[in-house]
Amino acid sequence: MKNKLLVPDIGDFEKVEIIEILVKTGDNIKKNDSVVTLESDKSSVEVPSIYEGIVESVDVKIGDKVSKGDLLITLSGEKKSEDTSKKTVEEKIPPLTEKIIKEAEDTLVLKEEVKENEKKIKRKEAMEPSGKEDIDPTETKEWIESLSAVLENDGKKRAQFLIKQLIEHSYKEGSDLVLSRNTPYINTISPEEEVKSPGDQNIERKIRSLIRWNAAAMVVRANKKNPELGGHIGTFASAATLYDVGMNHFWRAKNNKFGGDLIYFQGHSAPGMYARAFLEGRLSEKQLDRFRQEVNPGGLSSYPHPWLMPEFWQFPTVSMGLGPIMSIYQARFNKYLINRGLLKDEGRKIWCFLGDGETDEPESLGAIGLAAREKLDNLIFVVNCNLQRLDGPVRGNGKIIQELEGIFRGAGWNVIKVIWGSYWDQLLEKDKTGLLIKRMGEAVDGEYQAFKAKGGAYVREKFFGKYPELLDMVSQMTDKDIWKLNRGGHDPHKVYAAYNSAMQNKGTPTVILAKTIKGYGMGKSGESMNTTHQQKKLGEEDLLYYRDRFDLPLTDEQVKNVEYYRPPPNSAEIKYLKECRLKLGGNLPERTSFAKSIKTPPVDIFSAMKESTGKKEMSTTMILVRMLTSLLRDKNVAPRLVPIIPDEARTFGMEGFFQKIGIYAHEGQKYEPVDSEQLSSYREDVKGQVLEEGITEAGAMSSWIAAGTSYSNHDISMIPIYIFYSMFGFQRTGDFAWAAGDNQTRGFLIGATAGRTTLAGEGLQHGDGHSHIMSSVIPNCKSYDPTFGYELATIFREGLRRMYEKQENIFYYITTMNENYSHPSMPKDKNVEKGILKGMYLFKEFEKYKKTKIQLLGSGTILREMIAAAEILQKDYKIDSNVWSVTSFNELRKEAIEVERYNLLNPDKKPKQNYIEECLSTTEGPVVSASDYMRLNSDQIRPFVRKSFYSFGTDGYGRSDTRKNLRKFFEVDKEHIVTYSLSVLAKEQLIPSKYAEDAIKKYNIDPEKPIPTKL
Ligand SMILES: Cc1ncc(C[n+]2csc(CCOP(=O)(O)OP(=O)(O)O)c2C)c(N)n1
Ligand SMILES: [Mg+2]
Repeated sequence: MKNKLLVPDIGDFEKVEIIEILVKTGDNIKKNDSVVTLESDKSSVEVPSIYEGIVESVDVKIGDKVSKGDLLITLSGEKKSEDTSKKTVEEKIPPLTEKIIKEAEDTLVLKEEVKENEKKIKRKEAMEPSGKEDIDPTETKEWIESLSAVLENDGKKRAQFLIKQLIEHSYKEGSDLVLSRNTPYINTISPEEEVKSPGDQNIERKIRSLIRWNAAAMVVRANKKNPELGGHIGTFASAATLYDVGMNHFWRAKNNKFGGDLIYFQGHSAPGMYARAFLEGRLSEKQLDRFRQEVNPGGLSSYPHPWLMPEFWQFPTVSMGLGPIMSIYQARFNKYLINRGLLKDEGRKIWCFLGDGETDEPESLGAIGLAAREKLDNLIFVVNCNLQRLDGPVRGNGKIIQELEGIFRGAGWNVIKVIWGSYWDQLLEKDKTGLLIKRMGEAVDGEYQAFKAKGGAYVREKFFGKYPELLDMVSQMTDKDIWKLNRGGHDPHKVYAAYNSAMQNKGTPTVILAKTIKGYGMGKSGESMNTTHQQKKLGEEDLLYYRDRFDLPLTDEQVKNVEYYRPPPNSAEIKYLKECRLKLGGNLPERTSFAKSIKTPPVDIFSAMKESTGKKEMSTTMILVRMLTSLLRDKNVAPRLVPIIPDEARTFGMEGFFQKIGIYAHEGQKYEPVDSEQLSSYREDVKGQVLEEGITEAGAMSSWIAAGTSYSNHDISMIPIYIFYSMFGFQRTGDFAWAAGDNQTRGFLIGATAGRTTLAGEGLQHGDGHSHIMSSVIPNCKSYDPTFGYELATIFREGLRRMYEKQENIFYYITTMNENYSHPSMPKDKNVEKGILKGMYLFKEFEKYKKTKIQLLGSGTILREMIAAAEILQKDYKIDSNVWSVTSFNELRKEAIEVERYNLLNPDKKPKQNYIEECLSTTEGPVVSASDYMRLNSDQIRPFVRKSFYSFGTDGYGRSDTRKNLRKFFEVDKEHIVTYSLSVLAKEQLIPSKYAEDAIKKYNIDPEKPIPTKL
């Protein structure tokens, strides 16, 4: 039995080239084994076999052009499995179908119930309310009584179900009542439902007080030493209980038995984490005294910065908004690793703490929809709602908790409000008419802030005083008692119950909205004041108040000296604290990595990229895709690759990956894709490898960071390759790139369709002429602008070697382009590889006339203009040149400043030569340098080129036109390079100026045209 494998449906393409044959006669192949690689002018894709058997003949050769239906190979053996594409869909469907059928059945049951209910509900003639809200109180009472009976007999779930049915029914009947996303302004968990903490509350309170004290003392002491050091007391003061309950009872550390929960601490609460670490004995008094003094080793960073404290902090969070979105994608990435079988599902959780003011950042809430859609029940947000931000109230005229409740609930989150502390329970119990709840709902946050700043009598008058019934309710209470009525976020019982409930929640992420007081305990100068955030000093009076408020065992003298306090190791407090952490597996925060290194793929994987493409014209983006396809055949690297794309796979010719490695989708694929017959069909899979993010660069960056730090968070190195439109990279998400550097992310950022003139047509918002300047600001980011395939391959392989074999904390930014041209093979000279990595190498020497010479430095596609200009200079003007390919001005500069610094600091030693000098010092003539980026790109090396140096580039706003016109406009085309070179040589008095004058005329260059920055 013979089987003939034909070219499948490859979409709109005809006559595509065979660039690789992956089988040979006699091979025994399985279904889905790749047989050949096809390459159109935009993308390359492997063709899988739909048969299994022995290859009898390979009926094509490399270079053949094939179309749908052409014969590829002939096999002997098993017959074709019937309609594979359909079968796979069917094979996958049963569990899903089952689910769908179940859902359909459930709806049928619901419909039946609705009918039943319809029968039961006596229709009442529609009546217009006559000004009064309740037109029939007796009827209302009956309904409420019925509901109470359901609650009593069948429980909360049944009652909720019935209410939902009623609302849906009334909606169907024409009512436009919209189900409110808000619940009353009370705690979500009722006192009866609260799960009690097993902890010793007395001792926990003492510990908390000590942490509070030491955190404040650390900031106050630093500022006594030098007021310019700054620091925050108010944020942690409001969040101490929220952190303590987590630390004592919930957050499990990483150890050899468990992967550990991941906690994103709110940036400004860092002092609290140091204070706890001090009690645990992890930090010394000396270290606390080095808060914000990090220039000498051993200081404590102002905020969570893994770069500065690599064994302590795990996540950089202080640039507000980044922590929340990064935590969402972290939670998603955990599920991705689990679904791909790379990580055990241990029920680990990701906790993210954020400020209520921080929720104003678009990034904070921008991805909460994804968290619900992806059913991230491993994610818990805790929003510390102290009602204040830096300048004043977050929502003075409204209620931030209610607002956030609506937003999160609307997005599909489980919302737990922790508004009132236990002292309110009795009052709420007494509130049979609901008046207290009404009053709670009426008061706005501006008032709540003042209530805490102004004391018990004020609360009696302004809060309870609004209704005589409420005044009566508190008549037996003193002002002090009223003052003691606490907020939920300061009540360890309420916080424990909320955390416990969040831990049990399945199917959705949870947000805990905890109401607290900014600067809790800071006294008259700091509690609940608009200036609280900036408070970094506490006067003696305030410190004494602080001591008394939290019953700290300190003498007046100790308070005056702002002494730290740590009870002895065998004290009950320290023993308790340590035992809690021991039970939870170890310390937090703590950053470690036990990831194994990944062997760099063999050189031959890249050899195809080092060959000339001959006449075939290709873009570097296509070469990159080819390279990734080859890497997917390396058993060490393949499973670790995480291609990340925000909806541009087709732009970059990467759609071939959809079939080959699949798009990650936690629910698999519930539908047969419209293009299922095609080779590059949109295939979603629970084990999919590609992260197709949709249109969110911020999300894609967060995924890239999660994957690129997996070596520490999960002890497994992953290789994220995030490919984006280069203009929507650093310009759009620069702060994430900065945080990525801080977080020691390892991975590749690929700025595709790069270059101000190379991306023709798209225009001002698309034409990137500055991303290399932006990437240059990140110290551990290596950026490259390669021109040819072999340069790209060399850089990429070195990236893999340094980041994954050597485990260096660097990441790569590489620009690739969409301009097609032919690529030469890699020069044999050994120095070329070194030069590519260092930033420049001699690409070609034009040496015929030996009279006048010029050094031409070109980068990216503009190198090709340089080569063309060199040819013209030689042919038309008898001028020799050296053409240098500059793969990275950034790398050249970094090395040069290091050498310069060394020379200046070692005046007695023989000066070292920097690499630029090494290349250029023995060459003749001035230097002309250009890239497809602004002049600043070349100018980076200007001080280190000890020769006349002229730089050209694409300064100014981009615009749409053809490449040729754009290069002429920005004066980086070969004609301008020739003209400028002639002018430079004249200026250097090496040739007469008439050549330049002639060239200006010959090439129709208008010297009066304004510089593009003004156009
Ligand atoms: C992106 C960003 N913008 C501004 C700041 C400066 N900043 C630091 S804290 C703060 C106020 C924080 O208020 P909130 O989020 O409510 O936190 P709280 O301290 O009240 O808990 C501001 C504006 C920052 N750190 N990051
Ligand atoms: Mg706040």
